[in-house]
Amino acid sequence: MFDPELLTVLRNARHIAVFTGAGVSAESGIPTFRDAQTGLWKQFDATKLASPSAYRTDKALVWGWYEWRRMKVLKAEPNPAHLAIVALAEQVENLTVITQNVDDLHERAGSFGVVHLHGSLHKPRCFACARPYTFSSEIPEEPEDGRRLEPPRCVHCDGRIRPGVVWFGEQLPEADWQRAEIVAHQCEVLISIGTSSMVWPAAQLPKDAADSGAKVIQINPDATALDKVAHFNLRGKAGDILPRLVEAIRTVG
Ligand code: BV8
Ligand code: ZN
Repeated sequence: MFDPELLTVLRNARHIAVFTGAGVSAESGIPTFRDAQTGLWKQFDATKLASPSAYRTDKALVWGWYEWRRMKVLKAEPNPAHLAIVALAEQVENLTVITQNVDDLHERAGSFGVVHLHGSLHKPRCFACARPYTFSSEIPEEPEDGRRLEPPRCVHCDGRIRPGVVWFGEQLPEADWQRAEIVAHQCEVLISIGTSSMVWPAAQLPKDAADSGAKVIQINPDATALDKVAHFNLRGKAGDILPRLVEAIRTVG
């Protein structure tokens, strides 16, 4: 089922970069960014809500959205795609997961050293003094009217708490971005999984890898802007393709 050249490239790689987007969590039941927002969130555009101005305009709406998403993640489980990435890491000398996602499903599947380019739902901080905030109870309360929920206050300065994610218009965390750039230049293979390749500067990474001589493999049911950069385009769901790909690499041809 897989191109023998693809299997050879993966078997010979010493350092594999795995670059993931919302699609890798789709089969865990987490709605992707481009999927129409579901239910109460239907009338909102995610890229508008994920911004400092939206939080300043209506912090209860934005906090309610993030708590709804955090609740979904807490109730979700890693899927076969997350688990196949852990299995792949056991077969190569060096594997780095670089994710745009703000969930912790890679970590809960067993990946470690995950580079989070866009932060995490699980690391809220104060909007005023930036000190970290610790959630009181694991499962958040249900947002009022299913939507709006006043964010808690900072114990240090009484400021309002914000999600620990990178919003549109905000800089990516310096250390994570630098790490990602180094990995993109050092890896022999970069596997891009479940991303529409439309958010910058993250979307630059597969191109940087290709420009540094790496082979780029894309796993996505749909065509994306990366199609013309990738050396191998595997059309389909990550949860279907990845376990079979990792198995095919293991069974020496
Ligand atoms: C910044 C956290 C410097 C929040 C997110 C050029 C250079 C620099 C910046 C820009 C630029 N051009 C434009 C910009 C501005 C902006 C940007 O990129 N805008 C876009 C809309 C054009 N970038 C920024 O603002 C970045 N900051 O550049 O700082 C700066 C500072 C000031 C002023 C100027 C510049 C910050 C971007 C980070 C935004 N935060 N997330 C949150 O989550 O709420 S991004 C958000 O989109 C998520 O992290 C998500 O991961 C990410 C990308 O989306 P995808 O992961 O690709 O998900 P998507 O739904 O799009 O696609 C899912 C894919 O999965 C699909 O292809 C689908 O087919 C596939 N799929 C579905 N099911 C499956 C599947 N695949 C496999 N298996 C399946 N089962
Ligand atoms: Zn504070």
